[in-house]
Amino acid sequence: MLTGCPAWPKEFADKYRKEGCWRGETFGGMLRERADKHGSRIAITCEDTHLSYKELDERVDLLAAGFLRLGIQKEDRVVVQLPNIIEFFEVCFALFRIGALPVFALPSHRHSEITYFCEFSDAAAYVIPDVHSGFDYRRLAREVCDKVQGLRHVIVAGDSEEFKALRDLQAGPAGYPEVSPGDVAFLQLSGGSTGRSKLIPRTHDDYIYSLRLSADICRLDHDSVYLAALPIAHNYPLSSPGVLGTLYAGGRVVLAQGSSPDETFPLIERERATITALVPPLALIWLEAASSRRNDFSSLQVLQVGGAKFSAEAAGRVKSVFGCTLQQVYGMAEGLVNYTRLDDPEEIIISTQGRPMSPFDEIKVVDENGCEVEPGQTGELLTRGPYTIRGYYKAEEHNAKAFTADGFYRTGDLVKVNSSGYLIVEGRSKDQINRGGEKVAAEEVENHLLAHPSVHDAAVVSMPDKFLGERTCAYIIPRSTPPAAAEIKVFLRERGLAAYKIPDRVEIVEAFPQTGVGKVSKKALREAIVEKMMSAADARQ
Ligand code: J2J
Repeated sequence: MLTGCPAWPKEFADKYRKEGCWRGETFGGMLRERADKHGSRIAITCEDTHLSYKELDERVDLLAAGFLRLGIQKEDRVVVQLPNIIEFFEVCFALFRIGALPVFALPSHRHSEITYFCEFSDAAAYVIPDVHSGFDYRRLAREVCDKVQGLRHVIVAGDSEEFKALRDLQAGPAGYPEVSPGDVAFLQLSGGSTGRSKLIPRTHDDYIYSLRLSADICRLDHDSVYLAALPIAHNYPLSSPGVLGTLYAGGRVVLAQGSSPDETFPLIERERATITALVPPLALIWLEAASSRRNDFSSLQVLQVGGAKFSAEAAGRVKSVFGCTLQQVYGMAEGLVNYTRLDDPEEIIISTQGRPMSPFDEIKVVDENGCEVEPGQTGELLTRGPYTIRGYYKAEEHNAKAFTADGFYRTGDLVKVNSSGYLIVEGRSKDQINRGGEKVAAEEVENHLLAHPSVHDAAVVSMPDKFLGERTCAYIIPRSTPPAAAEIKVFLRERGLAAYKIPDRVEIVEAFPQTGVGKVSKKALREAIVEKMMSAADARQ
């Protein structure tokens, strides 16, 4: 394993191999096999471009050779910040093939996040689009280059200006370094709870196992058409079963440029999509829009909703509106993924977040003292298994807290397990806000707020929201003159924080409520904001 990545203990690795979970596949090999088997079948559709498995495989070879010629080596990290475009696949598979590691940034990340990913992972290169959704990534790259000395290359899909153009990287046949199934294939991002996102090392073996199970549970085959409406660098649309699970099954990926009904409904109709994945707020928008439009959803077999809790009320409407099966997905980039199964009774599909996908997933629900709760009671979910990491990349101190001594990952989610083994997510013990599927680590935003000259102290908490589930509220104790909310938001934006992390609301207070031991009571702050929202609503009536 790459230095800084905790491996599975030998007895577990042996077991996962013996039980047939890890079958010794690599991503480079997987694509080659699909190309040999499915050759002329279309692997990816993006607008009017259709790329076959064979074409993808050939392009990946040319680019892999190009990366090698550029000096990118096995185990080098490359921050990849690409939207839903074909180049995402070319770049990732080319890096997989030479054993270099993509670090998956999201298109919404800005220089605060990207600078950190590049520095922390000691990245050799950074790959971007030219302009996407009206944002010029080359400008961002310039800011990042000013800060990160070690970054050797910026590679641009499209008009590269002073940087390297992706299209010019292709080179002739090359010998590749040996890539083993147990090698780390890439670094995925955690939602984060203490400060910045942690980097999650996923191996070829463990991730491909999760793809195989996911594709199987979702009954994907080469007739499946997966519509990617969410940003594909995120673990959910990447792998549950997502775009990679679809390619694993020999199906077709259709890349949507946005997730709105205007952009996606005609695509579902035109491309005859069979499955797609949404986060709850988007599912609400789709439900609303579908009832008043006349699109043809007859191809759609499965609509997945996950990333945040989906209300039973909305879940109950999916089948009648879209005429397809709802699948709830409760997963995490660290590993464990739970699905409701396609043939589960409606009651289970509507009111649970599914059950673990592998018989080798181990789960425990524990109280604050780490003791297992009675069956059916709520507690924190701990898990370990063949596709759940044993530790974050270069995070020894944090790993000691985030994992138990015997290797269980502490999810920070409060769940209960019903008598059939299905999980129901009840809340969270980690200091994170789940803004409709987008995760905001309170501490990361607090650290930025503390850099403001008028801020003495800051505490970021969630507030309930009908549409997103939760929004972010920043409580601030000012030094002297209280800053205006707008000023705080501009300040954070200028510090290069992704837009989804900018607090939705800013509250100025003189002091924070405290817990018995004198810590800031976030629970009391959450309650205070709810009370304030309720009295404001009362006053309006
Ligand atoms: C409640 N909370 C949920 C759900 C995730 C598949 C699906 C989602 C993710 C993901 C993923 C939830 N109900 N249905 O990686 O492969 C919250 C939990 C969890 C955290 C993980 C996948 N589905 N969550 O969302 O790493 O708090 O992965 O621990 O971004 O999202 O977030 P993330």
